[in-house]
Amino acid sequence: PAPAGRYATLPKAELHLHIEGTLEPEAAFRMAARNGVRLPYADVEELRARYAFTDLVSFLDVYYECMAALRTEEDFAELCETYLRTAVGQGVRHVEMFFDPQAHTSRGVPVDTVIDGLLAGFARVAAREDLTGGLILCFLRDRPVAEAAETLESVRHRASDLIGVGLDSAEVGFPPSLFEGVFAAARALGLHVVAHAGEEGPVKYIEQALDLLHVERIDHGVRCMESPAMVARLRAERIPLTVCPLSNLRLGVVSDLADHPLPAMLGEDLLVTINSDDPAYFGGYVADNFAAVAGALGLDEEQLELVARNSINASFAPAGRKAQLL
Ligand code: ES4
Ligand code: ZN
Repeated sequence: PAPAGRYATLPKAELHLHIEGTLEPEAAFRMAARNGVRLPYADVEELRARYAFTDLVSFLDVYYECMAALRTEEDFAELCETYLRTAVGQGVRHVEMFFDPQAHTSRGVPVDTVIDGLLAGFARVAAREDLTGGLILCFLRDRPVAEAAETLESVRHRASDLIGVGLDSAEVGFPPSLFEGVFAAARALGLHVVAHAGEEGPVKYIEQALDLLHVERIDHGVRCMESPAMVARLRAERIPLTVCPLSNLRLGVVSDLADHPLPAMLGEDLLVTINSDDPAYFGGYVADNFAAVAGALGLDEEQLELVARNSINASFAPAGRKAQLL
C-alpha cells in the first residue's frame, strides 16, 4: 500500500480490529519459543508464504494456527501494547478492539488471562498517550451456539471490563439468527452489540443482524450494495459500517482495490468508517488503509476527513470524549 503519510495525523477511532490479527510473524515466533510451543512453519519466511489467501476461511486457518504462540497474560499484554503504539502513530485516539476468547479457552488459556493481559497492555499505552477505548468480545459463529453462551456466562462477573460483544469467524452457513438468544443475554448485561455481516455472507445476514441481534454497527457490510432497500435502511437508521479495504482485497471480497464499493457507499450517504481488521496479515494498519483507498479510489481530503469523523461518531465513546476528538 501507499505510505500512511498525512492520513496518520487525522484523529480517528479504530472500530474493527482483531487484536489477534495484529500478531506479526516475528512476535509469533518469539512468543512461541519462550512458551515452548512449536508453530507449524519452519520460520518467518515460511509463515509469510502462507499469507497468499484466497478467501476468509483460508485466512482464518493461518490466523488460528498462529494464536498457539499466545499463552500467558504477558503475551496478551505485549500484543496489545505493540498494536496500540503502532495505532497511536497512525492517528488512532480511540480503539474498540475485538478479541476471540474461544480461540484461547479451547487451547486451555483461561479467559481471565486473556482479558487481564489485554487490559494491562491497554493501560500501559493509555497512561502515556491520548488514547481511550476497550474490548469487544467476539463469539466464533462457526462453533456451537452453546459454546458462545458458555463464553458469555464465563465473563458475566466482569462485564464492566467489556464494551460489548461481536460475532466473527467463518460467515457463510452461520447466520446471525443462530445467536439471537446469546445476543439478547449480552444486551441484558448492558453490553453494546455489533456483528460481522455481509463480508462474504448475503444481505439476509445484515438484515438478521439488525432485526434479530439488534446490532448497533455492522462490521464489513459491503454486500449491502447489492440491495437498494438495505442501503436505504442503513442510511435512514444511521447504522455505521466498519469497512476494511485491505482486508477485502486480500480475502478476495474485491478483486482489485479500484473496484471497492467504498466510494459508492459514501455516495449513498452511508456512515462508513475505514479500519484495518487484521493488519499483521493484510498488509497495513489503519492509516495505510486510508492511504490505499486514497490512491486506488481517488478519494479526496474532504472525504477522508469525513470518514475519520464518522469513526469517532460511530464509536461507543462517551459524548464528552467524542466532542474532544471531533
Ligand atoms: C476476521 Cl476479516 C474477518 N472476518 C471474520 N472473522 C474474522 N476474525 C478475524 N478476522
Ligand atoms: Zn473482522
